[in-house]
Amino acid sequence: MTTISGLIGAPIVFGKWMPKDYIPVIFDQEDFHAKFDKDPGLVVLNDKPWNAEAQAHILDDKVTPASRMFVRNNGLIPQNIDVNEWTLKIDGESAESTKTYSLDDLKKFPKYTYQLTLECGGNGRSEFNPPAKGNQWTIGAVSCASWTGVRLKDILQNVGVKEDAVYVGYYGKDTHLSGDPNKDPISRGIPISKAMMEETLIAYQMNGEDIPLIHGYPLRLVVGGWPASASGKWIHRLSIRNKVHDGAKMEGSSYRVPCESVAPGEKVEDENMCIIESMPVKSLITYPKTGAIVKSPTLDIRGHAWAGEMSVTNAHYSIDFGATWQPCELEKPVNRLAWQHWKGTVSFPKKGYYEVWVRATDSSGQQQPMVIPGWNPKGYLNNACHRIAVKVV
Ligand SMILES: Nc1nc2c(c(=O)[nH]1)N[C@H]1C(S)=C(S)[C@@H](COP(=O)(O)O)O[C@H]1N2
Ligand SMILES: [Mo]
Repeated sequence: MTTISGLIGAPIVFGKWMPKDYIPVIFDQEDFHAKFDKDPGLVVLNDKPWNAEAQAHILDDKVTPASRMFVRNNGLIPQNIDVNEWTLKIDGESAESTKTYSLDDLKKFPKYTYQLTLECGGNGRSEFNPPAKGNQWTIGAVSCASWTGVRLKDILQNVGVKEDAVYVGYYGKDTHLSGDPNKDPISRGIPISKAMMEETLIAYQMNGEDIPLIHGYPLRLVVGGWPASASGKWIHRLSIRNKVHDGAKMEGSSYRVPCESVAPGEKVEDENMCIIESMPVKSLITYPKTGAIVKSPTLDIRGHAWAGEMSVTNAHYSIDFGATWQPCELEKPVNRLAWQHWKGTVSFPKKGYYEVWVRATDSSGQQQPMVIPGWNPKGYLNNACHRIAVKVV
């Protein structure tokens, strides 16, 4: 008891009632923000495993800093990483050979840098009704950082890809929550066509520095525009498969939605669920923060918009609950699969309460819906318009 008090730094006043072998809660709460160097504007949703999302206003930067990037973990973060020992093995039924690369070997291949939008497939899940199980993401499970590394296709070609290749699956070094070393927390992948795209990277840097541990140090896949679950962290093995990869969380309803739309709450058989590929068009208002009090009849607003595998062709705002829409100014993406920045100046007709809504349109003409789109059992792909509250005083 006295040793525990010592560790806590204070006497345990009712310590005589504390059960034997009891672990005081204080030892069970780690300070996420201090531990992972995160902005206080990141909201923790879960601690085992760590999951945290950004509030919209902290995503105002054009390139998301590490401190403001959401965190999604399915298992436990690997410990004691030795980069000198780290290797990436490429194998699989459709690999011409099996090769193992050290980080130095990988760095000898041409190096590329792209800004890539990563959005969790479940971003927006909290709004579905009936509710879907899983992290109750609101709007902040999205980021667009600058990633540097080698093209996945250069490595695949170095190994040799057989004609029957269908998929590339990843394996990370994180551990399953059960602690069972034979179970993977997640092992997803992408079709060979996406793997061969120029922007699909095996990254060893983020924003010009080593990738932070929690985001996949020292090596991660970065697959822009697709559910971020495809972007395997801490990767040590990639498998070139002659069928759709069958790793953990590839099957059943994980990262799948009904192939045909269903009524809310309807039971959907696994065979009627399709794997999510490109993410839908979406946007965020990153300035001002919702709840802003404005003392002038005009207000500058800004944010980002993205459209999965496509680009965004325009963005509009509405201050009358979607009755009328005004165009925003929209920048072109710095590269394919990077989010785009929009801005506008709102004129309020008089003092009072307003909501500002923003709606992006993708290059195929699809617009964000104003209300929650197609219900699905796991609550994926909610791309409804983001709204903020503004009081003009
Ligand atoms: N090895 C590994 N890779 C992973 C995950 C994981 O749990 N383990 N989570 C995936 C999911 S579901 C998402 S949304 C993104 C989150 O990336 P971030 O934490 O860097 O923002 O990583 C993906 N890659
Ligand atoms: Mo995710």
